[in-house]
Amino acid sequence: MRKIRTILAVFALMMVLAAPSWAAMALKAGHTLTPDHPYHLGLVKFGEIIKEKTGGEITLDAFHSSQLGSERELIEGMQMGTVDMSVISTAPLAGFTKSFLVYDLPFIFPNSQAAHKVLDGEIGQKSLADLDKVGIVGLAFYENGFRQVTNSKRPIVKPEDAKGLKIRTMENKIHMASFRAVGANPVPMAFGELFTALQQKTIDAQENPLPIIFNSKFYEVQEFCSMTNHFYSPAPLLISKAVWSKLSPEQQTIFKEAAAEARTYQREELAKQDAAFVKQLAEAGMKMNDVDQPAWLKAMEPVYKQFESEIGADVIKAVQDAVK
Ligand code: EAX
Repeated sequence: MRKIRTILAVFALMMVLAAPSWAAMALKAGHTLTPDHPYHLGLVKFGEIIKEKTGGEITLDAFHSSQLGSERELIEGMQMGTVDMSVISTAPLAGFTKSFLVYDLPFIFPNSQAAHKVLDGEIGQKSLADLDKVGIVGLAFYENGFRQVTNSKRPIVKPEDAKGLKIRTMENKIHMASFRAVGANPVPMAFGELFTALQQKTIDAQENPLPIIFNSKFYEVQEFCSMTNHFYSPAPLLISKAVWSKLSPEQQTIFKEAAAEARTYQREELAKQDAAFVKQLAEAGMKMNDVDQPAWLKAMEPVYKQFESEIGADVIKAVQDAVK
């Protein structure tokens, strides 16, 4: 009897040790922005929720300021399974899955609410699902926001005021074509190199939402901020398919629920910062100005025709109809 009990105990121990590894997981998430930006706040919130809902079995550490790599490197890292999670703008992501191209057309979203409707709806969810083909799982759309042009030369009101400016863009052909359309000279560059390039004046200008302009202290190296609202940047919360496939079905459900809850929080934090920073940037010495938006829209419109066949006229029309 004692021998049988010992054998059973050893067997039970082996079972526990051999139990699938979905027990405890310490995940790492990377992004390019500062720890006070809503990207980081949204990741920390997501981490808190999954830790609580998995009884501490799964934790998430968020690494800011490109510690785990540039946005392109984070995407490639998730494909290889060397990076667990990330929040990334759709602009570089469109280089991997073209169903994200449409979101970076100039002025395609009139406001955040219209963008949320499209991104949380059928069109947006299909784009997230398309990531599966490139080894990534899209959980939800966080937000980077409406992008504004800053520069060190002059106030920009009309599109022609941007003529000849060397402007840093993200690695996105629609962004580059849009600035060529107003006579500027686009320079694609990883975010982590941007502040130094502005400081050393190898470039004159850049474009980003106010929360980035403020949190990344661009007011120290740029004098003028023109409220162009030319692109809206969605920023999906992503997980490597290699990590996702290790999660149990229950844990995958927890991740999806946590992503939806953290998304709402992240967007609220971004809206708060976006509203507050117009004043705070002016107080920090930046010269803020409104622009002739219809003139900008008209000047960048040819980009729609230029990319219509690649994006699909039906896809562009579907988004335009959905935001009406
Ligand atoms: O996604 O590169 C950029 O300008 C982005 O706004 C930033 O990396 C966050």
